[in-house]
Amino acid sequence: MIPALDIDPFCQAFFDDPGPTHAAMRDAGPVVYLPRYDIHAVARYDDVRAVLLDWRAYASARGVGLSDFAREKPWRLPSLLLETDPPVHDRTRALMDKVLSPAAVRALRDGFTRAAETLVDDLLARGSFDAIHDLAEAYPLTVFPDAVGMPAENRRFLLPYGNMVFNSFGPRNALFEAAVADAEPVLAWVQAQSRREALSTTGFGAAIHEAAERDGFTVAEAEILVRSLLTAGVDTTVNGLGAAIWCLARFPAEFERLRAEPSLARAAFEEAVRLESPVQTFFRTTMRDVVIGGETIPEGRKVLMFLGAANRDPRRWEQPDAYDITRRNAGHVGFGAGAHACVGAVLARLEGEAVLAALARKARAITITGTPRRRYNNTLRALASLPVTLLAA
Ligand code: HEM
Ligand code: OVM
Repeated sequence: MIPALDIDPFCQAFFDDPGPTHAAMRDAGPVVYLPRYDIHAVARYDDVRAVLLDWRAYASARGVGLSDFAREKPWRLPSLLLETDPPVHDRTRALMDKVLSPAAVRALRDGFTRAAETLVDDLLARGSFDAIHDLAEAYPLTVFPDAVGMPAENRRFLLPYGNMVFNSFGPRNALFEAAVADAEPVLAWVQAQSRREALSTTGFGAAIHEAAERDGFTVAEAEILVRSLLTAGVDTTVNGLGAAIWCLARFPAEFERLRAEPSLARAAFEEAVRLESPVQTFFRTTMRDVVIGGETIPEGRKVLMFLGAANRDPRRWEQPDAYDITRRNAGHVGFGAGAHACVGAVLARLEGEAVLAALARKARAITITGTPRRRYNNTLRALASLPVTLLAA
């Protein structure tokens, strides 16, 4: 018997405090059934990881949201990375791995570091500000579109677009409808930014178009690949940085350790991604009968992977709820794992490292001065507002 749980992982009460429900799902068994959405779900580390790694049994090409592309027409042209399986995925992924190679990202290092230092200097001069709007959003919205080769205007349009796409992986609830209404005015803009003519000749966008032409992809396919960057490249790092600042403010002893050793900045960012898991969930679709913990799930079923629950599974992590910047957190699934493991992780980590190193070197304390407000999203764990005061070192 697969335990059935009467929970809604796409409602505000859950988003406000997912911990107890995550624990209930993990404790109920290796796999649970959620009748509300007629889906199965895994929340234990070992099972989430096993599903992530088994792309033959657990497909992405039928959508990584609640909607099964074999039954419902996708609401936008499917991603050629996220929403494909091998062998189709191999070609696009190889292209993207080349474009976002460690060497290509390394070339951005000095610029990203300087941008972080300038921003933190400005914020120190102000003293009090909103760590989400003024730091976690402001930083990626400068460095990322620069790296892609986008023009300076309208970059904030990327936020409602990403917010909509990450909401679209959940049910068609009020959150999704509101996000669609919010993003509707920027849809044409995002599509236009994916075109070769809109992108400077030096950024990741142009590199995708060049590589795509060389590798025999159509122009339309190249544009969908650029769209992946514009979709997945901003809201994710905004919430990764937001999570990291929120952690450092709530765990001042860890901020002290970081200040004493700024070279821990990269590790401090990684641990925030484990603990807060900015991307909380993705689905797969079973391609045949699968067995999880001795229980059989038939073909054609949606399986929801709770990355955030896996990253706090006490079966895997000691003191799972503690933010510990020197914890050995390799193997966390905040960036996924296996064939679809985040292709932008090197870039995300560079952003995280640059911002946290600047804070470590320049600030003495990060104090929360108002009530943090959540931004509700069907997939992202996000803050809308985090009022803070930053004291200079
Ligand atoms: C894939 C998380 C930053 C682009 C993924 C996946 C996760 C994830 C969990 C796996 C999806 C799956 O298994 O179905 C994150 C987090 C980030 C981040 C937490 C920041 C802290 C970025 C950035 C970019 C990006 C900066 C773009 C430069 C992508 C793309 C995929 C992906 C295109 C699909 C890869 C594929 O299917 O082969 N990300 N990501 N991500 N990510 Fe990220
Ligand atoms: C894409 C895409 C969209 C949303 C998320 C993502 C986390 C990728 O269009 O490829 O990865």
